[in-house]
Amino acid sequence: MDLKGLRINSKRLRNSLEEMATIGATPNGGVQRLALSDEDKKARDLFVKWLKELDMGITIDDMGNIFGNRPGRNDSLSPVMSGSHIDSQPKGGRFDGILGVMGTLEALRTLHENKVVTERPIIIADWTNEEGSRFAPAMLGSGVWSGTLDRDWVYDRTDNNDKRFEDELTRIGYKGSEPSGKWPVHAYYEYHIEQGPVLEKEGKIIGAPKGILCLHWYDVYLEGEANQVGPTPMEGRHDALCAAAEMILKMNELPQRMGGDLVATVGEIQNYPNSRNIIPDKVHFTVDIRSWDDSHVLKAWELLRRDFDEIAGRRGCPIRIEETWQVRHASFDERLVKGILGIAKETGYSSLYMVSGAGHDASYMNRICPTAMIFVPSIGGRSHVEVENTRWEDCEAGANVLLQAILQSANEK
Ligand code: HGY
Ligand code: MN
Ligand code: MN
Repeated sequence: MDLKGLRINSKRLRNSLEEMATIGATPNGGVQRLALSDEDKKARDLFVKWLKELDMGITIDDMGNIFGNRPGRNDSLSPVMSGSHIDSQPKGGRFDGILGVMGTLEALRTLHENKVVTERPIIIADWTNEEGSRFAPAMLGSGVWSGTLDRDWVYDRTDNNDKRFEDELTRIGYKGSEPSGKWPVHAYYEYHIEQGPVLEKEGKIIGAPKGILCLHWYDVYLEGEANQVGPTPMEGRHDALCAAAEMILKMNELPQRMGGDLVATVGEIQNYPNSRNIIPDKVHFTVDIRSWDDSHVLKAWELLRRDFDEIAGRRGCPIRIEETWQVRHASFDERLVKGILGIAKETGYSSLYMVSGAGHDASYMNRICPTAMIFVPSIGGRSHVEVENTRWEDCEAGANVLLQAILQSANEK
């Protein structure tokens, strides 16, 4: 059989994506499938059911990572892996993460129905808690599997309702018995929407990122002094929310001050007691800073940290900072990235060598084995929103390139 001519079944891929999009569907066409939620469980159950239909061996490890194993001709060889994540952002999109899991599933369905036997085994992965929205930081499942994060530290992470990661994992029935830990991998591919405007602007279909920016997450806690808003003079207030507001504007000026590709965002804030006629006395907010250059981010943070200390001192609002998460930038395997660009050309899709501003489990996989990603355009460059969208023909194109990339690597001796 001419394996190079093999193509996925785009209708079946679309049906799987549309069925998954009904799980946690939100009113404006998005999904909410927060990690370890009931919706995450439902989608996991459906994914496991579909894996069983392909007679795949299934492993669920004690981080809830789900692996489907497709044997090869020579199972003593290390496997090719491909996957992404099923969890979503709150009011997130129908493609982020799930496209990579369904794209890999569709590739395996295509191999199965064509009775293709590859030299190497192939493993499909659903990584737990990639988003880091409910349980911070992100990529906890692949973080423990790759040996980067400590399991017990992750187990004790709590969400904003003080629910523990481990308890929620147990509650949804996905705390597997298999200890989460890496094994040798021949190559890892992750198929994902770009989540930015570049492919659409350049009019290209397939993106082949050279790698992923470094990501630094910080949590900032401010203490003020609560009081009645009416009788308390402005002079001498210790208003934690005004201190936070000044800090957030300082953060927003940072990329301008630092130059380069730096991006910095405050995405989450809690204000206490959050009553309109009480001066706020407690504020927590998050800081996300990214760049290709790790030292650039560290310099930026040092600058910002000094600004924060000055503002906290001047306003009499003591500050506490947690350096929650740092993932260094990931440079993908040149050979695999070139392979993807070559496959795009052979399969007749335009392509672009680029960089990923979004974090992915591929960052951690890149520490274990040769890794590369395949991007397809996000309409309007939008993601992490209910209007997140990608053309079906682009979903098909990306899945075809993924199929050929998996075949290429899985038939390497
Ligand atoms: O933060 C990110 O880029 C990813 O969505 N976890
Ligand atoms: Mn994602
Ligand atoms: Mn995401």
